[in-house]
Amino acid sequence: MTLLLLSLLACSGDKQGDTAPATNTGTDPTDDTGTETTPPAVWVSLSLSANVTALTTRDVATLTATATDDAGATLDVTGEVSWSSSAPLLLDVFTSGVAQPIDPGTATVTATFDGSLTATVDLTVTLAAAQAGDLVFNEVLVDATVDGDPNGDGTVDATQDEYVEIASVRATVDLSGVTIIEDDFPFLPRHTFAPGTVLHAGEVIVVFGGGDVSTLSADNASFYVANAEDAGLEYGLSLENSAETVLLMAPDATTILASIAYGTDETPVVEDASLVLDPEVVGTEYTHHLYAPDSAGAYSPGTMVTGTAFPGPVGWYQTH
Ligand SMILES: [Ca+2]
Ligand SMILES: [Ca+2]
Ligand SMILES: [Ca+2]
Ligand SMILES: [Ca+2]
Repeated sequence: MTLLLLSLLACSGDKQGDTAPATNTGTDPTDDTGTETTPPAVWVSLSLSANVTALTTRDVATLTATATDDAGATLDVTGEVSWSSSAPLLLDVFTSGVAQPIDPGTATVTATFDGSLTATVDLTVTLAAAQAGDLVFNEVLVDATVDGDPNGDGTVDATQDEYVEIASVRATVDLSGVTIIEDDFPFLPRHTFAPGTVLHAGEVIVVFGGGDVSTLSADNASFYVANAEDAGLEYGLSLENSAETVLLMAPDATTILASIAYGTDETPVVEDASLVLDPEVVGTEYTHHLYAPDSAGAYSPGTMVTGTAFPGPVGWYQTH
């Protein structure tokens, strides 16, 4: 009886859903508002404006497209135009009305409306320094006594095969002079990123403790060996196996760009695997790599847990 009642309710709901749109189609002969009989507008021009025309790679520009008809009336048609960029790998419109920069330079955005009306705006992009919250440690392998050879150099080494995999959450940022440090020894960077190091959303940078990473390659990933300033001591990354706080520090030596504290109640250490954000990049909690959804193994330097490549900036902005 209960099932029958539920079925009746479901049918009733469906019927309402089916009939409701008919009153909104504008073809209802009883519609006496008059709005449906107005001849379609004849559009004569289109304009395009941006809230900013000079922006950094951390910013977006908000675009507004306005059409004018033959009577001089204007209408915001931002949601109805089609968009294109003169340099889609530098800047593009992934969400209507939002110009998303990827790299420094100048690009012309074109809006097209009503088939043939077009308008353009030029946007100039400069490279942004990383700020707090821009970056994450997506994956860390702090105890490299794992099966296999994470850095791929043929030598299994508990120091050299340690690594951190760093991702940008939302923007292209400059990593020049950014350091990887352990919280108790900020004066002794485990790695300092070279001038010109840039990380895009949808990409990762992997820094290993040592060894040779030249055999590693993956789309949208870069591989480095730590250049610890006490290289003579061969500390590499020297990530404590049991508990540690690792930081990404801005060149001002004050601003913490990203951090991971492991060996805590929230982030216990794991054996024979890395810790990885779940979900990757955008998550806030770490999980055992082997138990991450669709994991292909115990660790994944330079790829996602599934073993597939990171999407790159265009793929990232198409889905985020
Ligand atoms: Ca270690
Ligand atoms: Ca190795
Ligand atoms: Ca510490
Ligand atoms: Ca990975």
